[in-house]
Amino acid sequence: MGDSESRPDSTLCTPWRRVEWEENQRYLQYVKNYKPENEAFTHIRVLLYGPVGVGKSTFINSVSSVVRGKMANQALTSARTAEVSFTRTFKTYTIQRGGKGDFYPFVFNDIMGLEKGKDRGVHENDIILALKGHVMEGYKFNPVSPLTPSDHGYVSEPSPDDRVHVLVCVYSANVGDMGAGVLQEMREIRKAASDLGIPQIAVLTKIDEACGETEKDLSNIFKSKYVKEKIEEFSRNQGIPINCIFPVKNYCTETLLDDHVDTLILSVLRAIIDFGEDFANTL
Ligand SMILES: Nc1nc2c(ncn2[C@@H]2O[C@H](COP(=O)(O)OP(=O)(O)OP(=O)(O)O)[C@@H](O)[C@H]2O)c(=O)[nH]1
Ligand SMILES: [Mg+2]
Repeated sequence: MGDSESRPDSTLCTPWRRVEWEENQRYLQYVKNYKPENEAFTHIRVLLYGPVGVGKSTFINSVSSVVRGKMANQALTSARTAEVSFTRTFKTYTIQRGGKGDFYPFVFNDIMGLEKGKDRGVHENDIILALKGHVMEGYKFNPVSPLTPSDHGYVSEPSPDDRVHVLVCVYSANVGDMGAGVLQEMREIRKAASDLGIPQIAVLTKIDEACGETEKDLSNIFKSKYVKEKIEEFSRNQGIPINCIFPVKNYCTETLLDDHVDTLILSVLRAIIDFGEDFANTL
């Protein structure tokens, strides 16, 4: 995998999605007020998966920055896009809300990326175990040997909080060809989540790098022909509905928060909370 060499088409078209750029405060309040209705849960668990280096860890940092109103750098990210995944441990990221011990009721797991070539990325079976809550906190994924019930890292009786409530597939707008193998693996993981009834969302990152007009002005995002096509193509390939695919620009080079970046991140976060809440209420 690698970033595409020639920049894609930056042509703008008529807006293809409506977005409420001025509603950040309302959205933020919604997130801040959220509490799972089902008392068996303390949080919604969100599992992020997708190819190496697409911005999974950076997305968690971006969510944290938006809800806390200040730049966060909690989930370690790699400074350059590596072929070999940087995130290897199954770690839960929580976001602090108030004082010590007060966290938002949504948590993220950012698992080792899918990689080209066999025996390199996280094993598909391990992702399925994670969906069901069987992977212990701190478990270090081993690409050549998936987790088994006799291993120390295996949780035999997961609690409702251990289970995954929303699966988020992350992919990058700045990658030409994802590779048939990676796409196939992603479809299989999605299928496994569907079989468990777990709702799914996709996040398209790096829209700034992929479209010049969007890079200049993020509010052009929903007029970008290229981004629209990237979403339609992925929807066809993976079977994820178009309205469940959200383009974002992550916080990576900024030192200050930006309203447009916040709007896009809050749109995904709101969908994550709504989908997760609905699913948790069925359990
Ligand atoms: N321009 C731009 N860069 C981004 C964006 N999101 C992530 N990046 C950069 O992409 C690189 C990889 O990001 P990570 O968050 O480490 O990617 P990852 O998916 O967690 O990677 P693995 O853990 O290795 O699988 C970093 O240098 C980020 O700064 C984005 O929306 N726009
Ligand atoms: Mg990562």
